[in-house]
Amino acid sequence: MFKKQQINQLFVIASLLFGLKTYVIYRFLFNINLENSMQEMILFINPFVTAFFVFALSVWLKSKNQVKYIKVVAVLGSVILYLNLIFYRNFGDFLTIPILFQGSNAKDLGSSVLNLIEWYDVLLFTDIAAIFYLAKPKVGAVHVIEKMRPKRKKLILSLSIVFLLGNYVLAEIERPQLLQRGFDREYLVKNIGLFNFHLYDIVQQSKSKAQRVLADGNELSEILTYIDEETTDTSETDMYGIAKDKNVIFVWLESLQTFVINNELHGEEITPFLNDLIDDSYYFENFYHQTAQGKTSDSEFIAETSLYPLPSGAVYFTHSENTYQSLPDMLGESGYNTSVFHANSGSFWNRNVMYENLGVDHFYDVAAYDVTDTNQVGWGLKDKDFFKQSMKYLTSLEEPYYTRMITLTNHHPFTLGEEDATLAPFDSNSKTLNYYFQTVRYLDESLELFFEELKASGEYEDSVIVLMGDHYGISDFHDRSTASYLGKDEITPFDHIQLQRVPLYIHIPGEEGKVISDIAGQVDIKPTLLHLLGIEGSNDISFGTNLFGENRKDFIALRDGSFIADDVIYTKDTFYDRSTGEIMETTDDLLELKERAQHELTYSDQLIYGDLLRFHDLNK
Ligand code: GP9
Ligand code: MN
Repeated sequence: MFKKQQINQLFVIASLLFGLKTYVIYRFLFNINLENSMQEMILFINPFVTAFFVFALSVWLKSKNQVKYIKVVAVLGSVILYLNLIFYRNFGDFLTIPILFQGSNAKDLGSSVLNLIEWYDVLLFTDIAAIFYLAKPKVGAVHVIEKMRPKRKKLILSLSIVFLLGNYVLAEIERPQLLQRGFDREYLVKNIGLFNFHLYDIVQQSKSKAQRVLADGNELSEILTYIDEETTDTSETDMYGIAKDKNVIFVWLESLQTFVINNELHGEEITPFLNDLIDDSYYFENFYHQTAQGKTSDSEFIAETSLYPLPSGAVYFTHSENTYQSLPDMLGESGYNTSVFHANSGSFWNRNVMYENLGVDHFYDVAAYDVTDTNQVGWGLKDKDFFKQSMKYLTSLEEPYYTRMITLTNHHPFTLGEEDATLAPFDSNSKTLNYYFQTVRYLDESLELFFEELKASGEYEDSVIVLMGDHYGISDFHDRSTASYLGKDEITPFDHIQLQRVPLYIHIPGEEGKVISDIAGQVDIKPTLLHLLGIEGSNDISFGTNLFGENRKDFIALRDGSFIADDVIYTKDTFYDRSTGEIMETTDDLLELKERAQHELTYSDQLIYGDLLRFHDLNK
């Protein structure tokens, strides 16, 4: 039926058929969000590139095994695709190793599996039928496989690798550091495809499993002693229990940095509401974010576990199965009802999995919101609509509740419709910085509206409202423009550290509050809230200390090893005088401080890599 040259190789046909099927599933059966034509293109190329790589390996096999290999790969690949599709229809997410082996998800699926199968699914196996048919000896695609010169084989292999690398380069351009950071399963699948995502997941999981298996808990007692002696401050203060039994509404201020607070643009306040809010809040003007690659998820992790995030990758992805002592868990035990509100897909940063582990009772993700063409911008639902739509859920929460609300509009690239912009952009070479001020203002207005809603609904009186910036919004890349805005010649390493300050407000209705200048960091949140709510136990495992305590730890470590102490800032191998920014001479005391900060980060890493808290009775 086929002439030698025409059909040439079964693996080519298999790649085309299987690639096409995969693309159809990605594009039409999964609900993958495509934001631009580059993403469209990657999604289209990837299935073919991957299929070609895998099927083309067949040319290296003995001729009688080639057809077998192609058949097995096609069937196996189809089964993996189809299982993902069924899982996706129920959970809107892709399969992962932890889900397969220990998640409750798979169990839940059992009963409803039949409902998730559609009649037309059978069409998804037509490529297999075609491959099996073509592989029949009399059809003729087989014997032509037999002889291929080694040169040709090598060419095919090189070609398939080049294609794959090309795909990866495009993916990196579209989403830098995709593999290091993980982001979201949907991003990974969209950029490297489902099969490569599974490989990635297997490598990630095995790496952390290996470290976990090797850990035996012996390191734990040393770490707990350190925490007990160095980071725990059990001194009573008059703030202890001041917010007992109150609700906690904890608002995540996306990308908000302290440098915009009480600052102006074109002679106007950038954040009028937040500026006024300082007057009746505990406002921490030297509060630092401590996040790394996991960005928002890192900030969530730090605040709720009082551990440090990992030096690379997002701990929300890499160690979502660990045992933690988390704020939601501890509050839950004290009778709190815990939740998170965030109008983004539940799988972003692996939140849906991690939240369950951290003891969050309910996650109101994008599915809880009505997102339309007109109420979204940039990353999704606009913050004003987010707060408005959240009110109906918030008011129905059982009290006392602890809830986190994660905003989104003030996110890079800081886009906003004209109708929502109430501040003219800045004028510099950095578009990012120019428009940052606009979305910051929008966030400020959203918060004002939210406070009004809270007051009108009666939630306000019984609640402590905490507002925290999650991480920087303006990276070093924009240093020249940032310097020009701040009226500086340049951004020095010292300035860079000072720019890592993010706002922290603790607003307790009825309390006057005050501006607190002591150094503070995101690790301090958990012990501080426990203190205010009066549920601090002696068993709190935290690298941070209560911000209202008398015996606070004397440094705030950033994830890259930089740190801030009362008189000194250390970064890039240099000590700076904290008040003047002048370079200081290195002394033994300073080196000792540096050691301690470094040590603390290492302890935190050990706890996470070895999953050491599983060896500890957290309730003791
Ligand atoms: C995503 C949102 C932003 O859901 O929280 O994440 P980020 O990019 O800031 O880490
Ligand atoms: Mn963020």
